[in-house]
Order: sequence, then structure tokens, then C-alpha cells
Amino acid sequence: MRPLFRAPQQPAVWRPSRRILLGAAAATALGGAALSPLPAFAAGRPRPMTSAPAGLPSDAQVTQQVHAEFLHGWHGYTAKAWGHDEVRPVSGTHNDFFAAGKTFGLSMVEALDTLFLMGEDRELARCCDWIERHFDPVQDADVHVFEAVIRLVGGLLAGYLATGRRKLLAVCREFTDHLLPAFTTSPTGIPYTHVNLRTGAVSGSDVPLAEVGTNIMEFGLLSKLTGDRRYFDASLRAYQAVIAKRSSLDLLGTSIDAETGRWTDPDSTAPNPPVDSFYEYLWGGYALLGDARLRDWYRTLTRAILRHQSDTSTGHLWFRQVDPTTGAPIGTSQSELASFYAGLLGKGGDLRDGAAYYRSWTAALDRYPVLPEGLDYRTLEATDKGNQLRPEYANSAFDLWRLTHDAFYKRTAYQYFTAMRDNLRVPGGYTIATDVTTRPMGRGDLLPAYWFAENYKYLYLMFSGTRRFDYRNGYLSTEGKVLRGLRRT
Ligand code: DMJ
Repeated sequence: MRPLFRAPQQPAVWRPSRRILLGAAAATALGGAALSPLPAFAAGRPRPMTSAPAGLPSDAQVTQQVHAEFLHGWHGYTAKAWGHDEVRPVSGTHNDFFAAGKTFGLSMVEALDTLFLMGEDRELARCCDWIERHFDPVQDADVHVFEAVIRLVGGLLAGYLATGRRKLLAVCREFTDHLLPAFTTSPTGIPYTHVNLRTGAVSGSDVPLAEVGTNIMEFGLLSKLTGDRRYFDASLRAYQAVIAKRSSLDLLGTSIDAETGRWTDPDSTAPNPPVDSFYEYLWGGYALLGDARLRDWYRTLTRAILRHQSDTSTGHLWFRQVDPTTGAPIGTSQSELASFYAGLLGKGGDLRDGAAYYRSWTAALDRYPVLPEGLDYRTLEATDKGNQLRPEYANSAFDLWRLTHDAFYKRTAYQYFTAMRDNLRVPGGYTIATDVTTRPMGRGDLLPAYWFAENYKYLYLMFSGTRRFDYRNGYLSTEGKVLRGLRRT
């Protein structure tokens, strides 16, 4: 057991080896022997830039702007939707995220470690008090397991790490115990999509890969903190069930049946949703828990994606959809959510490919200041013109900046920030876009809770150099939760 819960050693400074730069060709086969070392984030706290690159305010100024904008959204939530999951900032009403008439105080749970990093200790304490008094982990609600894990389990864990309040860990454990039937009642170990927290009744056997495999970071950490390995074991079993079904090209499909273990959609659509974070958690699970099987699976599957799905025909790197057994191209759509993959490639050792994919998305950002939800990458035409206040581009900027300290990532992250502020800020906070191609942009009426966990946290960490974060060893989940590297003073 011990190796599962030991963080891997990282070299002090990340210099891509030739083997890593060769990327796909260098990876070993599934279960293979020694692999590339874990790329380290650049050593130490970043030194604030007082003379910023052209067109960029100083780090201190950007930090202040990002902090102020975060608080603008936060105060919008606390004024109109305190105690509820999400705020609708235009109408001043609220949204129940998981189930009608039920609340988990989702925006509060999502915000915990961001409030800590920004030094908002009074707001943080207010949220913890609410959670300890009102969060009901066994309410009669059918919850979406994937969302419950990344948002609530991850949020409570990060809140516990930020504050040391043991009640948060106890609530997290009890809540997770009521999610577990989704895994343990499945004949294959692939979790059902939904579970009723009170009755344990499960539903939803057609499961997208992200929902199978985006839990090992939270469950592994919970196992580590409680000494109870049931959580980690459930995650690992789910991963094993899917990886055993990979094609002869080492490609995976999109959705799988939890009861039969057969593909319901066999096409390889990585790194788009709904498979995206399946791959992210193989690497993240390895980085956080030190389990070499996760690293080996990540390398094997990533090698196959780079080999069979890369398309540079437009002069930019994109990822096409393919038939998993022949590698034949079947689609050229790219979801905005896939832009997280640039950072993941960097963290996983394919830094050159990660940087190239980030540049592809930056070209799209030059055309649409706020990225549309979907594109056809051959033309950059928007296939879905909305934007759900997405954080993925900023996530990759943060990851790649941590690996390289290249000011390009700060410049482009600031471009992302100002476009969001100029187009999607409303008096009651921030809101989603219905059409990013019109001026002014078409606006909806929702501030998704992940905005409190992700978008401006990445920017704040890039520009602030806060002492509350361990820049070398810190590691964040897909939902931006700091699962390692919060520094309490
Ligand atoms: C977040 O819940 C997470 O980042 C998840 O992995 C994917 N999508 C949303 C934000 O877009």
C-alpha cells in the first residue's frame, strides 16, 4: 500500500530531456519499465515582475485587478444566492445545481481554497460555518456522481487542507460514503452516472469516460487522509475496467456500459469532452499519489492520441476524432473544454506539443476574445456560439507558465481576463454568454459555481506569487481544487 500514497520525487528544475521531447515515440508500452521523470514545476515562488512585458500592467496591478473581479462575482453570489448552489446574476435569483429544491451551498464549497489563497479569511470562515451547520450529505437527491466528486468532494478536501477544520473532512467522508454505491453495485466497477444519497439507488449505465475516471485524485487523497482504501480501490477498479477495453492502437472510445463493459460509443474523441479529464486524472493521480500504473497508462494512451489524432494540416496542432481500430479520421470538431489539454500535455512530459496546442487556442482567442464552446478547427468557425464562463484556457496558461515561466503565458492569460471582464461582467457578478460573435455579446443569466474554483484562481496564482501556495509541488484537480500545496501559516 505505501507506494500508492507517496508523492513522487521531482527534480529541482524542469528541463525536457530529449526522450520527453520526442514525446510519442519515446513512451514505453503499457506496464512498461522505467519512464520519463515527473516534470517539475519551475523551482520556488515566482519573482513578481515589476517591469511587465509590453502592454501588461505589473504583477501587483494584475493581482489587484483579478482579486477585485473575483470579489465582484463573490459579492453577487452572497447578496442574492447565499446558501444556494449558484447565482443567476441578471435576475438576482438562484439555481439548484444537483436537484430541484435541494442545496449543497455549491458556490461556497467551490470557493473555499480560492478565498484562502486570496487571504479572504473572514469569508472563508463564514462559508465553513455554513457548511458545518447546513450541508446535508444524505439528503434525498439523485446526484450526478462525476459533478459531486470534482466539485463537492474536491471542494471539501481543499477546504479542509486550507483550514484544518476536521468537520469538513468528516462531512466529506460521509458524503463520499453515500456516493460509493455508484461504484460498488456496478458489476464492472464502472460507476453508474447517478446515485441517490439517501437510498443508495443507482441509475444511468451509459457512462462517458470522464465520468468513469475523474475521481482518483479526490478518492486517493481521501483514502490517504482517512487510512480507508475503499475510495482509492473503487477508482482504480473503474480505470482498469476501461483500459482493458483499449483498441489495438491503444485508443479508447467515448462512452461505455457500466453493466456489460461494452462500448456504447466506440469513437476516439479525446481530448474533447466527454472524455477529457479521464486522461487528466491518470497523470494527476500519478503526480498526487505516486502510483506508477497510472503514469504508465497515461503515457501509453497519450502516445496513441498524439500518433493517431494529431492534425497539423491548418498550420496549428489540433486533435481530430478517429475510428479507434483503424485510426481513420471521422471528425474535426474541437470543444473549448479541450483547451485544458495543452497544460496536461506539458505536465505529462510532452511540453512541445502542449505549447503548440496552446498556440492553436491562442489563435482562436485572437479571433473570438471569448472562446466559443465549439469550433470546426479547419476554419475556426464557431459550431456552438455560447460560452459557459469557461476556465480551460486559463488553466493551460497557468500550467504552462509554471513549467516554463515564459511571459507569453502571462500576456495571453491577461488577454483572456480582460476579455471576460469587458464582455461578461454584469452588475450582479459575471454571466455566461449565449453568443460570443455578436457585439455586445449575447448574455445568459448564470454564474457557474466552477468560476469560483477555477477562472481567476489560475490568474491569481500566476500573478500574485502568494506565500499560501507551494509553487513547486502544488497540484490542482480538474476543478481547480488545490489538493496539494496549500500553506497555512
Ligand atoms: C469544470 O467543472 C471542470 O473543469 C471540468 O473538468 C470540466 N468542465 C468544467 C468547467 O468548464
